[in-house]
This record gives sequence, C-alpha cells and structure tokens, in this order.
Amino acid sequence: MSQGSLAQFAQALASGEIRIVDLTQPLNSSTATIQLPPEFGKTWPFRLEEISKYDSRGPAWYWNNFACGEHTGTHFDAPIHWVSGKDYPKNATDDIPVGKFVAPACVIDVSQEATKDADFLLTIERVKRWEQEYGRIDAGSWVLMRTDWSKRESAEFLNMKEDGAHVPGPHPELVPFLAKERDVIGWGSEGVGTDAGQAFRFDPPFPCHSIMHGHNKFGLASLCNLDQLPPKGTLLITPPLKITKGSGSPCRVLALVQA
Ligand code: 23J
Ligand code: MN
Repeated sequence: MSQGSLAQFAQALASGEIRIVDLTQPLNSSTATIQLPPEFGKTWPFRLEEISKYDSRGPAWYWNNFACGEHTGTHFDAPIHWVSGKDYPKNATDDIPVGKFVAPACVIDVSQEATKDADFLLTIERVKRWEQEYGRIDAGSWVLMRTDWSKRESAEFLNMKEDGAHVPGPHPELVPFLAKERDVIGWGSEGVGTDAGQAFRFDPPFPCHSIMHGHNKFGLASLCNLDQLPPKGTLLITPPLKITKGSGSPCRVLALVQA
C-alpha cells in the first residue's frame, strides 16, 4: 500500500515531528467576559452545575450542566455575529463549510510593544515589516496578534478603566488591508474580543467586527500560548460548536506546528 500524505501526517504526529499546541483558555466561572456599556444586552458568564457525581443522583456517573454566552472564553466569531455579515449565505456556526475550520496561521509578535502600551494598535506598516522578514501573508491565512495579554489575571486582562477597556488590537486601517489586500480568513487576538479595548470609539466602531465580518471573515478571541508558535507554518484547527444559527461559540483551538 502506498504511503499517502495523510498517513505521512499521522506518522509525523506519532513521532512528534508535528506538535499540537493548545491555544485555548480554561472555561470556568472565573473566565472573563466582555463588558459592554450598561445600555447593551449582557453575555452570561460561564456557569457549571453538577448533576451527579457517583452519588444518589447518579451512582456510577459524573456530569454537569453548563451555561454561558456564545462569546465566552476562547471562542470563534462567525460572520453573522455582526450586522455587516448578516446576509452572507453559510455565515453561522452550523453552516460555515467545515473546510474553513482548518487553515494556516501567521503570528505577529508585538508582545514588547503591547507590554509598554495597553492601547497598542497593529498597523499596516508594522505588518509590512513582518512580511519583509517572513514573506507575504497568504490568502486564506489567519493573522494572530501575539501580545502576551493571555498571561494577565482577570482584572488586568480586561483592563477596564473609567473610559473603557485598554487592550491592544488591530488599527482600523489594518483591518480592510487584511480583508481585501491579503484576503485572510480571519483575525485572532489574545484579548477578550478581537477588537481593541477602545475600538468602540473608532471609525467605524469595532472595525475588526464590522469589516472582517463584512467581508465574510472570522474572528478568534481569548487565544493563549501564541508564544509557542513560529511566525509562519502553523496549521490551525478551529471548529465552533454546531449551534443552529449560532453567532459564534467557545472553541478548542489547536495549532499544529513542525517541531
Ligand atoms: C458584541 C459587541 C461588541 C463586541 C463583542 C461582542 C465581542 O468582542 C465578541 O466577543 O464578539 S467587541
Ligand atoms: Mn466574539
């Protein structure tokens, strides 16, 4: 029997030549959720309720009920999440073609800049500098912004002040560049959402949501372990739960990397 590429891939996984990095934060009642101004609807925090644990409620089994918003913890944003993406066909968690849940990723390390400036915005110029070093971002790739924000505890992670959150994100001019001139599949952040903390003030507001989803692209938020990824050559696996007409869902994001 011939050694097909899938068998070779399985062998590379088994030998450790390809490593799997978990880019997912744990989900529990401490998981941070986005805080929007009080006039807007609220997302539920993650909640776990024990049904039974090898006891009178179920002598041989342990299980829980859980509740949370679709956009809780490490999660996937579908185009239907934003009004600009609402009319695309197959734009929700249940009908996005599954082939889109496996795609390469570029990782842009701005952890030094983000440590110095909580409002750091990734610009076109900075991305072009990255491209000079690592090559052009391929169409269909994710762009993941490494800030090391995931290493912060919850108050500093949300970094909420009187004037709103202060969390790094994409510059409003970078988003149309990535969507149109690079035709990326989506944008991923370590922050609670894909947009910067102050993005409600941008023009347009929440550009990563409005422009990415307006071009039928996806988002990944609350990623971690981006410091374990190379700048290029990662393959991401990002299937959301198959919620009928879901706008997104918690997601176990896995990264395949060459060891
Ligand atoms: C709703 C409104 C604004 C934002 C968000 C959700 C998210 O960040 C999200 O998780 O999609 S900014
Ligand atoms: Mn979201």
